[in-house]
Amino acid sequence: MNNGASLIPSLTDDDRDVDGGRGNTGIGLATKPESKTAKPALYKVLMLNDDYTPMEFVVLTLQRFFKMSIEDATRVMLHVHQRGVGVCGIFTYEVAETKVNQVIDFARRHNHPLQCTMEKE
Ligand code: TYC
Repeated sequence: MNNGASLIPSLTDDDRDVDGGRGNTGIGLATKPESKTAKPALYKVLMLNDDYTPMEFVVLTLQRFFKMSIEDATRVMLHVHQRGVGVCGIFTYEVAETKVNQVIDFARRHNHPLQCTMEKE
């Protein structure tokens, strides 16, 4: 923008915050400020297809352990049935591990071969 003989002065290095507000030390801020709360690694919980587990059991499992509505659970179950694998949810490591174990245990107790696994996002 051309201010011409503007009364608005242009910014100089002295005016800009070149050093993250530490005063004009002449040392620019080379890295962005470190975030104090590091984001935890996330893991996808995956449901695997098989030929034997009843569709209704998979829907019930998704509702019970992943708090899905019957509509979402049916959609995910059909996706897994058709594609072989599908995402049930994304969680921190311990939550994902717990859900995988809950699903496998629930399926085993009902004599279904349903399998569940996790993978880093
Ligand atoms: N393929 C199974 C059947 O035809 C249904 C099924 C869907 C099983 C999803 C597992 O994760 C699964 N009865």
